Amino acid sequence: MRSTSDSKRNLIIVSNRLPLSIKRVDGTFQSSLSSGGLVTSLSGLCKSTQFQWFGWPGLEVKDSQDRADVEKSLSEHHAVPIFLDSDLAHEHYNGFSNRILWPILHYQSGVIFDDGPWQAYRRVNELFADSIADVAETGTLIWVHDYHLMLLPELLRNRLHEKDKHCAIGFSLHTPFPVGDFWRNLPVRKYLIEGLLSSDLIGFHTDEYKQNFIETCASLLGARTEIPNQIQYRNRLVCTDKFIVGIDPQKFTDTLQKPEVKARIKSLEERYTGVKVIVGVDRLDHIKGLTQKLKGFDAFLEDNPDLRNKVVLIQVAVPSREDVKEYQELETELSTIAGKINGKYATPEGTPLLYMHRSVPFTELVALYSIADVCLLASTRDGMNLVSFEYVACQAERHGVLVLSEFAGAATFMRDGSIPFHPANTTEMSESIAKALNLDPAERKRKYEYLRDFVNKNTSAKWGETFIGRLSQRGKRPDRPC
Ligand code: GDG
Repeated sequence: MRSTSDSKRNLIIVSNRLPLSIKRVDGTFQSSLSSGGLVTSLSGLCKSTQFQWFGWPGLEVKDSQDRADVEKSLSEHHAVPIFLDSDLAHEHYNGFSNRILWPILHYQSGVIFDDGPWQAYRRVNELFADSIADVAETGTLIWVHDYHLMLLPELLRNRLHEKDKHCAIGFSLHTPFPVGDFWRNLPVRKYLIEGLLSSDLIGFHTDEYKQNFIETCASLLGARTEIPNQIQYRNRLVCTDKFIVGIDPQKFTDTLQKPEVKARIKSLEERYTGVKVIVGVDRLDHIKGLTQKLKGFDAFLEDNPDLRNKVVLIQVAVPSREDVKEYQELETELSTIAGKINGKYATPEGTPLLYMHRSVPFTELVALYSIADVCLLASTRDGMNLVSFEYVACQAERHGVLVLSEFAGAATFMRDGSIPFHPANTTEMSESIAKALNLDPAERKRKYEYLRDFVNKNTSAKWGETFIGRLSQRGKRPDRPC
């Protein structure tokens, strides 16, 4: 969150969690950068733009001296904590955001609405609005991120209005936005949409998500939407658009040049001599289609007996939302399936599946991407999926093949450079893996170059700068057509 240029711009980024993990070590608080899609996408922006990042620090801090210490530690990273007590944070984050809203945004059925978590969601959004309205000044650009804070634009706009402050508010959704009929499953959907419609600019990963949102605004609220990308509601004009989020590819190519990473790559290549490596890196989440992926890999081994012992799937399943029962159940299910696959196909020569239920250091991640002949991603729904970008950034030499679920937002842009498949179609997944492993070098090169150009063109820095540029324009001329 440090600046190199454009330090005059007054920008506030808001997300539920700060991108830093705070720990108390020997009586003092220390902060370190955490990982995840949002952190990855915004870290590229730090190179060019200064901003303050507001969010929950991830732990309860009651004592006022401790709060001051946390504030001081975070201020070194230009981060500002919004303190919440544990129960409220839990109900907001796990209770409503992750157990109710997240599944609906990703087309998962069977979600049971509960008023308690919804009230916590509202309360947390109010607390965020209070904190930010206090510090924002007229002219500040406020960029709110993700589904945990969908009420914030409206709450913030009201508070700013009371204080006679004028700020442009932008919102970026990192998940899909479902079609209106599915969105109806959420009884409080109207409040969330109205919350968002106090933004000046709303960004989505793909045109499909944007269009679903616009159509919901028209059908649910009677908003006027005849002009493309514009929503007229309650005498306000809201602009929407697709903004392609990306990564910082140079961070990956630089890391590949580090001597310790080169050494690690060499040792992994030796370890897997004569074996094709398939890599998967996913948060342990239902939307990442890990169950489907393991079943597809099982089918591939069944269908291709001659390739057993010649192919290994290295699957990193990063622990996620471990307080939520459904995620604990998913972990148990995955461990069971992984055990069965190895039980069925392992020989004294090796096991076909390396299932790692933990996070790995960044340098190890880069080494794994680099040695893999194939990257297999089976999301059942996924806003974008940045792992697909990262794999491409590490494949300049090998020209590995991306086998990508058609339900990842990234597939919208990467179709021609990847092998797309339907994650529920086990046969198709098995055939896609085989096709990827057998693709001739010329076709691999063509696909790789297509993806490389896309990843290099659509960096996270470009994403952030484009969004902020548009938001800044909206701030100057809020009534002007988009
Ligand atoms: C959300 C949306 C959207 C993963 N394991 C390790 C690790 N990671 C890093 C990856 C990547 C990031 O986490 C995951 O990003 P994704 O985009 O794949 O997925 P989500 O976390 O679900 O992100 C998603 C994104 O927001 C941005 O808008 O694309 O659709 O769901 O950067 O590298 N990093 C390290 N060790 C790991 O073990 N160091």
